[in-house]
Amino acid sequence: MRIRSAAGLAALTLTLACCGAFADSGLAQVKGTAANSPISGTVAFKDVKGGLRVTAHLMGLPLGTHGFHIHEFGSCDDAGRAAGGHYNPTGAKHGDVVKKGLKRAHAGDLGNIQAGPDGTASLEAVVPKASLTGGKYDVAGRAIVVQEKPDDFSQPAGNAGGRIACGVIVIVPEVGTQK
Ligand SMILES: [Cu+2]
Repeated sequence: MRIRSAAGLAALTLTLACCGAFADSGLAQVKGTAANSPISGTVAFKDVKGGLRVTAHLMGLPLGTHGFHIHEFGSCDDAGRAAGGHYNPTGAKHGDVVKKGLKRAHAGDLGNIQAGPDGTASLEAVVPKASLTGGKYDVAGRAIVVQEKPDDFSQPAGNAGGRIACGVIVIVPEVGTQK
């Protein structure tokens, strides 16, 4: 039994090791934090030249502007509070990382996402110098959070109210690149 368990563990380790090089795409399935929330959608993460591209497609949101941030921990428990604060590996103040960079914003500070009258919202942005895995500013295993109100870029975290939706960022192997 011990041997079988060890073999199983070794096989698992090999599987992870084998596909790490191809696992260059990340995905968060976003869901509303409230019971019966209509909010859903996806946020994709991809390493690109210069940083990490974030592509969001959400639906079921209340009309208007919503704070949109990568948070430190990969849990959406406790109505999203378990995700912790904005991901801030550089010890910077809150800001807009897309426009101002890592020295003048938290790495997770994507700013806002705009929902139209039909409740849909899309966003594409690049977080400078960030990566999905393996770098100093990696986001896999963290969480993306949508907030109730706009991020007004005030300190310490943009005054954006409650956490209305959340998703954990997981690695998905690239289809077609595995041999
Ligand atoms: Cu922040």
